[in-house]
Amino acid sequence: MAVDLLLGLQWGDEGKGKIVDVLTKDYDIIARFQGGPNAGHTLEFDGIKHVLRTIPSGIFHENSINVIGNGVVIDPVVFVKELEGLHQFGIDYKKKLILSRKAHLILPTHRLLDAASEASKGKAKIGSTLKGIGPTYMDKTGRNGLRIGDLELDDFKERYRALADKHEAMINFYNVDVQYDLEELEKEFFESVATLKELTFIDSEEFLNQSLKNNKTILAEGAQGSLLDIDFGTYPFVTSSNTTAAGACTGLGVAPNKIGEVFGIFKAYTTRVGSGPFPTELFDGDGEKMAKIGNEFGAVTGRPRRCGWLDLVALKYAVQVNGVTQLMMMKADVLSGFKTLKICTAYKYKGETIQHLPYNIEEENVTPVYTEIKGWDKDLTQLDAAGQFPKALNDYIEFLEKELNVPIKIVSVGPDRTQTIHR
Ligand code: 2SA
Ligand code: MG
Repeated sequence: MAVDLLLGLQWGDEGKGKIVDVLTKDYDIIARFQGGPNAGHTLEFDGIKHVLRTIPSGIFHENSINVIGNGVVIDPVVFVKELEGLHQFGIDYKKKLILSRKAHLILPTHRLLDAASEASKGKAKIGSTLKGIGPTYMDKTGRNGLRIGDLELDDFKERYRALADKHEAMINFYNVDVQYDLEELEKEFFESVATLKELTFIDSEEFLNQSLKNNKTILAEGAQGSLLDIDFGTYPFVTSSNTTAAGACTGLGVAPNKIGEVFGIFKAYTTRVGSGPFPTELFDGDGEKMAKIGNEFGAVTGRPRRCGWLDLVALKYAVQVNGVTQLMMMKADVLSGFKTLKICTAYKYKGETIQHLPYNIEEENVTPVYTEIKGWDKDLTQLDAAGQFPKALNDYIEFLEKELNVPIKIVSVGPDRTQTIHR
C-alpha cells in the first residue's frame, strides 16, 4: 500500500479541506505532515461550516483514524479549542485522533516572538498568521524545541521555563511594543496541556509504516500551498515548513517509494494572503469580482485575500516539484460571467520571455504574458455532471490539461460536498 498526498499548488486556500473531505471516505488513515494552526481547512456540509486548524479533515468520518505527524507544530491552546468545537458536534474524537510524540509544541512565547518579529520588520513584514509558526520551526531546527513526547516527562515544567525565559529575553531584544500578560497565557497553556494529555501520543512513523504493511490506505493532507514552501516558495514571504511532496516524507517518516498518487489542488484563478510577490494580481473590477463572488477572506485571520488570474507558469512549477499525478480545479463557478478569461502562460523577465519560475518574481522583474480564453455565462453551482459543462469551460480545462500534461479529475462548482464534479 502507498501513501497518497493531497497538496495545495498555489499560496494556500485552494480548497483542500473540501477535497480531503470528499476523498477521506476512501482512506483508513488521514495524516497531517506539516504546518499547524496557521492552516484553516473549511468544510461545509448539511448547511454547517466547520474550520479545522491542526486536526485532519477525516475527523468527520466515522471510521478514519487521524494522525498528526512529526512535521506538524501544535499549539495546545488552539488545539483544545478545536477539540471543544468537535465535541459540540457530538464527535467522539478520542477514539480516532493520535499525535506524534515528535511533533513540536508552540509555546505562548512563540506566538509573542512571531508578533515581535513582524513588528520589528515594519513594512517588510511577512504578514504571518501570528500563530507562532516561524519561531517554533526555528527552535526545531535550532535544536531547542519542546515536543509532544516531552509532555510525558517529569521535568516538562522546568524545560518549559528554561525555553520561555529565553524567549522573553529575545522579545525584549526586539525592542518593539508587544503587550502581553505571560502569567495569564501560561495558565491557559498548562490547562490546555492537561486536556491534550488525555489524547493518545504515539511513535507515528512506526504506526504509519506498520499500517502500510497491514494494507491500510493513507492520505496525507497538506496545508498551505507549494508557493509558501520554505525552499521552493516566494522566500522570504513563505511559511516555515516544506509544503511540497517531500515534506510528507520527512513529516511522517514514510519513504519516497511509499508515495502513491499526488493530488494537486488549485483554484481556477489565484489568491494570496499576506505580503509577497504575486505577478498576476489584479487591482481592478475583475479582481474585486473574484474576491466578492469567491468570498475570498482568510479562514484563520479573516484578512481579505488578494486575487488575480491563473498563473500557469507558477502552477507548472508546482506540478513539477510535487510530481502531481491528478489535478483538481476548485471554484470554477466563481469565473462564471467573465466575458474573457486570462491565463498567464509566460513571464517577461529581464527583456526575455520565459516559461519557468525565476529566482525573483517581484513586480519590477516580472510582467505576465496572458493567453485569452472566452468566458462562460452559465451558473455552474447547480450542475451535477461534467456533461453539462458549457463549451467555454471545457475549453479552459482542456487548455490547462494540455499545458500541464496532467488530467483534471475533479472540478468544484461550489463550497458544498455535493458540488463536486468528477471527470
Ligand atoms: P506563517 O503564519 O508564518 O505560516 O505565515 C507565513 C506566510 O504564509 C502565509 N500563510 C497562509 N496563506 C494562506 N493560507 C494559509 N492557511 C490557510 C487558511 C490554510 C490552508 O488560512 O485557510 O489553505 O492550508 C496560510 N498559512 C500561512 C501567511 O499569510 C504568510 O504570508
Ligand atoms: Mg484555507
